[in-house]
Amino acid sequence: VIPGWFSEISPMWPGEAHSLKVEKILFQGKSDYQDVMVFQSSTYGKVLVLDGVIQLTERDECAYQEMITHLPLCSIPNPKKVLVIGGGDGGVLREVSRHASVEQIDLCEIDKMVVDVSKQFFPSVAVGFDDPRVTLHIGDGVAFLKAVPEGTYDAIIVDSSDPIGPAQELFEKPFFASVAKALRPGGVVCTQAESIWLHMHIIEDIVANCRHIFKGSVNYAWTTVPTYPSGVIGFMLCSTEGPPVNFKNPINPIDADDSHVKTKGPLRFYNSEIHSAAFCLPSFARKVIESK
Ligand code: AAT
Repeated sequence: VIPGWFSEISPMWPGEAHSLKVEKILFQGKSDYQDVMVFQSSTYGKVLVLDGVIQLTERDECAYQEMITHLPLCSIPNPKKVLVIGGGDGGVLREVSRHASVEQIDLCEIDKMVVDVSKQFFPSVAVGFDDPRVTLHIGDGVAFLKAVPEGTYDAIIVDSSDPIGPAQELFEKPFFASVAKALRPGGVVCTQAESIWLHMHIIEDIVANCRHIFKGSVNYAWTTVPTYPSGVIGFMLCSTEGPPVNFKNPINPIDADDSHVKTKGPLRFYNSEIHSAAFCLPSFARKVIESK
């Protein structure tokens, strides 16, 4: 450990640790679920850390929040009801609320401290909570989904932390089964699905489970986020049986309508070209994912 630097050390990425220079620690707390920390970095703005793992930085959060949201929502016509699991910082809410067709946005975050800390230190992210279509539920996403009536949502976004800690069940087969049940026919899910450089074994399991459960299409996409382990992170995108969804072809582009820019600022990362490109996989990953 280098004095004055934050290093992200975890058994999920043994033998490597990305480091950021710390200007100032702004918040340190312990919630019922995890350690919560915010610091000012020299080169990535403010950083939110849970249990020693970076959740977002001001500089590169757009790459993650825009992609995890617009990959599913731009792939279906007229999304109306959207559920977000995790994402208590509000960044995914900010992105969902750019879609004018959306009428209802539910968010279920396990840890109220994440919401409070985001509102205090990350106003440009927590701005997502200001939208009147949003309802915040504090609780476990697994329990929340079990109680959702069948066929409720057009899209579900699982913005979860890594599978060590409170998010573990969000990577398991029964959770995917309740996601599928909560979606309408031809509804879509997008879940945080780790790194092709570090976690092919986790990705293999997720893909195998999803191929069992989702009778529409099952795809893996990825993006670059410099402050996430290995600098890339992926998403599992699936649809339920019903009207077919071709995720690689964004039929509901957001680029055209820019009325949301006034309150939320412009999109910084997502566009229709990068949407389609996100599904192109390196050969080593494609081989494993397609064989599942
Ligand atoms: N948008 C920032 C990126 C995240 S946040 C993940 C959120 O999921 C956290 O706020 C965490 O408290 C919440 N969470 C964890 N488990 C549950 C659960 N069971 N139910 C509801 N919410 C939960 C993801 C960063 C990815 C990091 C990659 N290394």
